[in-house]
Amino acid sequence: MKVVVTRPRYHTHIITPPLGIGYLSSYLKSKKIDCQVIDGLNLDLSNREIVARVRHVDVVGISVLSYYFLEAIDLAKKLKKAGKIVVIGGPHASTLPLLTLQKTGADYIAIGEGEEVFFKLINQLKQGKRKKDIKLDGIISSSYKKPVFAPFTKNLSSLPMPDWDQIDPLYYKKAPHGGIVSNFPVAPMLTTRGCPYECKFCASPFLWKRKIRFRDPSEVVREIEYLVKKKGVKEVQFEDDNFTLDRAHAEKVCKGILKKKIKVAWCTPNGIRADKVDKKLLTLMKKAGCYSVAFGIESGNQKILANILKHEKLEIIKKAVIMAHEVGLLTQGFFIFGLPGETKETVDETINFAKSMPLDKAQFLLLDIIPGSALWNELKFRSRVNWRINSFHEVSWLPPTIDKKTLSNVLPKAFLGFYLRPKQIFVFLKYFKLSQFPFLLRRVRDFKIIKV
Ligand code: B12
Ligand code: SF4
Repeated sequence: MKVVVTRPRYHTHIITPPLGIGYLSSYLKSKKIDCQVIDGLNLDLSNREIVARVRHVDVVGISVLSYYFLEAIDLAKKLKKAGKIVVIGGPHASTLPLLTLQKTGADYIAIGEGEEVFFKLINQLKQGKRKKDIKLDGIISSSYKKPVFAPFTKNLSSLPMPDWDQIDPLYYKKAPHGGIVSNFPVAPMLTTRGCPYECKFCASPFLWKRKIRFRDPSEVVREIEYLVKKKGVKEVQFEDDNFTLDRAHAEKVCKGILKKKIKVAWCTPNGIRADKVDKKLLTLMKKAGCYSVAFGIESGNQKILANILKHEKLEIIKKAVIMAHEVGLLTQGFFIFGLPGETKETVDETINFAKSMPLDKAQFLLLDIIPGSALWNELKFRSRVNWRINSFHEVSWLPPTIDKKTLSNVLPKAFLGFYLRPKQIFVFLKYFKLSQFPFLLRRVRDFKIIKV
């Protein structure tokens, strides 16, 4: 049985190797299933072109984030027309499985962690089982609509590393996470899955059930070594929900890199919690090749942090940014406008808070109510009226405490206020590579900083 895992092309300024797809492929291959990856986004393929490339294939798995649900619906429909068995998984499918089933017409929707359950499904299909006879936890279909999560893999280190041959960083566009990097090629990596916190805007608590699982640090180091030596990778981006959540884990990864003398730059562009670092750990991280850390700061107003259950104090955040700056790391902060309780005044507090710290970079976003987040349930969203809303760059929900005009104009105000300062321009010029220009232009347009 031949399998393809794919994602459709969609409008974005970030194009990085898709780890979820890479993990699915390597797991299936480890079970002797013929699996090919077609990354429609990186290969710049239309959905028709993807369909043309899977003529020889029995099963097509599509990975979906809510951000490109509409493109996935179109692809699934085209694949069904071409007679393929279509399976959809990923965060969007996991958070809205019944809606995904209904809108895409796919045969099966996978809920939760995919490796083991996808293999079980393929196995049953291989045995000739029909839809009505397939009853697996983590898989729904038109005949079996029990939306429960697939059991989580007990030992993350038992999973093979992603199929790096098929998502080879060397062949990825220069459109990295975070915009500026120390050097290409860049590989994303995960050393953990999940997060025990409960921030209301985030889908992680629902997707990973507030549990964190760790890979064996020596396996992580072995993968970094492989990427550097065999794939020529020059930078690793840890995409964990919280790379430093367990201090001992982060420390072991750093010490492993140092012990093996691996020359690689690395960073944490997905954000870490400011209350999960200290000077000793940051110094060790820097020594082990870390050049940049991003912090999920969210707001400069303590009450808003309480409203979203961030469980963090502004003083601690500031202290962490200062420490990271003092040890010589580039510092980045993520901020969200439009959270519950936002007012004209709190917007200014957030911008001023960002400017009051030694941050080299800041990313200002508008709140998006993500499927899977507590806010999605609280505000009783069932299905977004318009899936085309430009996630995090357009107002998708208006808090009653602020008017739409003020909120809509916040991003240019924050970005220009923050970046039109000499230090920020210097950082940008130091790291920016000319080959990234088209993606930078898209970034500036998407963030509505200026009209281009
Ligand atoms: C790296 C990352 C990115 C990267 C790359 C995304 C990608 N497609 O690979 C970038 C930076 C581009 C990104 C961007 C965004 N992201 Co993001 N991102 C992540 C992050 C941190 C890790 C993703 C990852 O590699 N996970 C690890 C792998 C193993 O998990 P996975 O991809 O989910 O795949 C597993 C299962 O879902 C399943 N599965 C997946 N696909 C399929 C397919 C089939 C057929 C089957 C059977 C199973 C299956 O099996 C896989 C293996 O277990 C996650 C958080 C997280 N911890 O997952 C957020 C996350 C996916 N992002 C999220 C969001 C909201 C965004 C943005 C909208 C945010 C923004 N600021 O604009 C953008 C939009 C996308 C864009 N512009 O491209 C949300 C998605 C919520 C949702 N309902 O869709 C998440 C879950 C964050 C969160 N906690 O809320 N992101
Ligand atoms: S925002 Fe970060 S700390 Fe909060 S729940 Fe999500 S991953 Fe965890």
